[in-house]
Amino acid sequence: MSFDLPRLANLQPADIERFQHDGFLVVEKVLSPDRVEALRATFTRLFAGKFDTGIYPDEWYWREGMSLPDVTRHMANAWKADLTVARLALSADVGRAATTLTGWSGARLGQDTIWWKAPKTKAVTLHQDTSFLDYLDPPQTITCWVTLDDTHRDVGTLEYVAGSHRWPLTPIPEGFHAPDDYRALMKNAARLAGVLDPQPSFIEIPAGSCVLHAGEIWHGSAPNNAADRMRRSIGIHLTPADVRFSDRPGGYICRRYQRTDDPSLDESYFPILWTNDGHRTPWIEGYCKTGKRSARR
Ligand SMILES: O=C(O)CCC(=O)C(=O)O
Repeated sequence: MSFDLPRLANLQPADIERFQHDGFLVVEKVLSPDRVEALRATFTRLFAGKFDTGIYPDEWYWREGMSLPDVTRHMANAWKADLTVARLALSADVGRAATTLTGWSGARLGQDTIWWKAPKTKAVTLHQDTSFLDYLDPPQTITCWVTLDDTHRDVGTLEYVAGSHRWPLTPIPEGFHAPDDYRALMKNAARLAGVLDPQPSFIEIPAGSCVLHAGEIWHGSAPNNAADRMRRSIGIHLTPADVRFSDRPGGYICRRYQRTDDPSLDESYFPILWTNDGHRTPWIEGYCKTGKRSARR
């Protein structure tokens, strides 16, 4: 079974108002300590190349003994490899929260991203998620960023510039992983938007909490300066259920799954988590239990 996350199933009008105003919404303690522990254990397995399903994630950035030790490790679409990650990333309640906050008719999984900031690792440049979505129509996304450690400023927690989801959209950033000044692009965008002194908000919340953020908001993370503490998280990036592939270039991961002469997204690769009229991709629950993607019982 995918995870039920009741605190996300029941967002209120005040939550929508806060999300629209700031561009992000913090919801604390959505996961039990057991689930946090189970998800942490997947990080070690995944980066050691041990996959429940035998299938590789779509992107695997960082290998033990081969990659630089001081960069942030990440992986895309670990749900295809690991069933514990799948239970979180395919949760109906995540899709429902996304639908409530955006006003979409439903939400599908675009991609999950595993983020592992080991001690003494570098920054992730501030960026806007929507900059990466030229390959979709409409190019829209909302992210549910789930913490697996208590997050503090000194471990490079995520930081947001409240209200920056109303600034103009910028192109895909260069130097995502180890920038000299991880806030430089954001400061430039602020200047162009007429904002003189943009102030980041630092997310300091317990493990097992989440932040839902608009695709257009500027966010990223400082280095993890702690010598002995991890900062692990999972970003679940959702798109509208009825999104299509665009005619514009881009999407080096997701375009692999576009059929010839067909702009629709296949639910085998972009499952629908929730729609207001009751649709949910039928194989999800069986897959979360057995690793088999079949809608047949
Ligand atoms: O965890 C991080 O440092 C980056 C997260 C992020 O950019 C995202 O989930 O969209």
